[in-house]
Amino acid sequence: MKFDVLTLFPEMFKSLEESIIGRAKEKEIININLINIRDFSNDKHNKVDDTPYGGGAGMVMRPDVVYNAYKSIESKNAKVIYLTPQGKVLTQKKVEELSKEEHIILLCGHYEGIDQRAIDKINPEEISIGNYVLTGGEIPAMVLIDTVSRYVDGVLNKESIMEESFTNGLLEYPQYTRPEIFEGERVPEVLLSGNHQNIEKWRKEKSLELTKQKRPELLLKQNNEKNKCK
Ligand code: 4GN
Repeated sequence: MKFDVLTLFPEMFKSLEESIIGRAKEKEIININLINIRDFSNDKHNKVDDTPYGGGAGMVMRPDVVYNAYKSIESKNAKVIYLTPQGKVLTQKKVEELSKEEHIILLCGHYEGIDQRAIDKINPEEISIGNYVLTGGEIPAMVLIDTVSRYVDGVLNKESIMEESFTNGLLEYPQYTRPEIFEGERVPEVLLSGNHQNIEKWRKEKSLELTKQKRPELLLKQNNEKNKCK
């Protein structure tokens, strides 16, 4: 899976060098190519933004610079995504679908945003990671890369994907490890029993109980498809 990221702040993506995603990059299971939008400024001062027409606070990213950066990418058969609070909210189902793409281009805005003409010309799919505003699209792009990469073959073992929260529509059951007694609290007896049928049954019950308690809306199918990524 290849990700091309268009950003003014490529250094922010250093956190993807760590842990599971870092290992997937080393193994070349995923490839994250950072494109600095600033490199596509024609201006001698490398200017990438300017004040908004009509007035108002902040700066707007210039359409020519953003579009030149976009055009530098070979984008045949690529899924192009703009991270914005205006997009459909990302769901696990959408993540699973995106993981089947071979090439994803992520456009990150900063400041007050990107000149609308560049967005119209590129015509990306708009995705939001949740109903709140951030200073830029870089953190949402990293969220998307992380969550999509988990579904790419070889990044995780298959079981972790099958068993986890949301994949079956429920929250994950609680996990325990050593020591057997912590601050006087024992690990649930069934997990020490070695009886895998009973363990599976206990975990399913816990999943359902936790979902009812903490996220009851996940059990209402009506709510599940509304206002979300298809
Ligand atoms: C995406 C981008 C939040 C999200 C963003 C989100 C940068 N904030 N909820 N901020 O996924 C102006 C330019 C705002 C892009 C955008």
